[in-house]
Amino acid sequence: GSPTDPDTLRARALDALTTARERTALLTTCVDEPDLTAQHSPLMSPLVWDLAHIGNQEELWLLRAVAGRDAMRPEIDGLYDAFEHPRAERPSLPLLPPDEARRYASEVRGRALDVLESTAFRGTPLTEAGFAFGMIAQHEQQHDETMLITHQLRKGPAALTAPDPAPAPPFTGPAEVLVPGGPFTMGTSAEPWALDNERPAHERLVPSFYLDTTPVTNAAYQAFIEDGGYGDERWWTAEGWDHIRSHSIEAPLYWRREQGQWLRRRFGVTEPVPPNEPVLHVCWYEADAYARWAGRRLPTEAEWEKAARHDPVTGRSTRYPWGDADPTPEHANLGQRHLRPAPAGSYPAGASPLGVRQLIGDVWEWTSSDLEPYPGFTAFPYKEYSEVFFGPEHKVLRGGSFAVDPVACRGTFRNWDYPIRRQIFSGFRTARSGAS
Ligand code: AVJ
Ligand code: FE
Repeated sequence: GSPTDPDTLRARALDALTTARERTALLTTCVDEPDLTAQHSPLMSPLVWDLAHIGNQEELWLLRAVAGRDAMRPEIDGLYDAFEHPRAERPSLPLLPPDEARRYASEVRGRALDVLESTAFRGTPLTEAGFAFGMIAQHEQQHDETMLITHQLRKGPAALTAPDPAPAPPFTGPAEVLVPGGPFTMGTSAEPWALDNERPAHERLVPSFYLDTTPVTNAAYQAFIEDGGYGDERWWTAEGWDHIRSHSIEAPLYWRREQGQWLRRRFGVTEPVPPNEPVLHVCWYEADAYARWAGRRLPTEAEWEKAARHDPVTGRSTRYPWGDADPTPEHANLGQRHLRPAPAGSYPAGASPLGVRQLIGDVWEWTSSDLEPYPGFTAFPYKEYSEVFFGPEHKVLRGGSFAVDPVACRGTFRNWDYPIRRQIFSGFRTARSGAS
């Protein structure tokens, strides 16, 4: 059917919701009950909070907002409101125990599928093209990534396993690519499930710049460490320098040095740091300092998106670096298919027209930009998704990681976090300005 006929939209929404729930089930059944209610880190919620929060958001948007139903359990709304209780205090709340949280989420889902069955996919902004269903599938996948972050923080033997990505020799293509100056279309007004902060499409003038062909590797990052990068104030912003000194940060999170060798802990396993892989678990301050040490800088968000979407032949902005087709396993490392990034230079089929690799998947990429609204932004459907986060305290990350599902990843997708965050699946690539 056509991409807008009701049967196609219904099938797509059902598939997105089902895929998300299978992943949620995996992440919440691979550990014992005490592990679901434990606080593995004050940075994160107990897994059982995410589980019931997923159900609660689905109830709020698909049952109450779309279908006009009454609250199933109005007394729990406050517990699962992310703005009422910071993560660190969530373990001490009277949360639904694991079996009840599971039952609640699955009851909500049963009713949401009835709502989906009878939706006309038009008439209201929430149901147009199935937006609310797409938003809720993305929300669940975002919390699945959050839960994967909690799994990585969790001590003890591995609870999750996945096959490794294909090995690859060191990338021998050009280290950087020239993106010619000129306007391009940033953001989207066409992508039906794009979230409010990705809208609307608008023109941006981006002067010429050079961008790394691949994300910065562990080997390159180690050279920064060996060169004394963490001890040299010249490379750091004042806040960054304060932060790494006061927290004794000397390497990416999960790294430790033993007998001259760098090891890392990854989902319960300690292993040598693979030189060929994009660096992971660095904060914005570390990415920014590395770039300065390398005589370069982080790309702006607009530069990143132009490299990822602008087709210099047609002048159009595509949905992904490789064009408009949905991602497949040949294009990008997404969806927790692997529990690590793929070697730098992987996925030639996912390259941009200019040859930039791995813009989508593998590691979230820090940009130099603060999270700001696009011209013409309107909060939809709620201010707490994006609007309350606009401003200089959040930096934008782009492109998604191996932990991001395709439904929550595209060339326009914007993520953000504090510049001190390192437990997220964050890496980066560097840029430099072109000749003017
Ligand atoms: C957009 C990834 C920063 O996980 O905090 C989840 C997404 N918003 N529930 C987050 C989100 C509400 C958000 N990020
Ligand atoms: Fe949420």
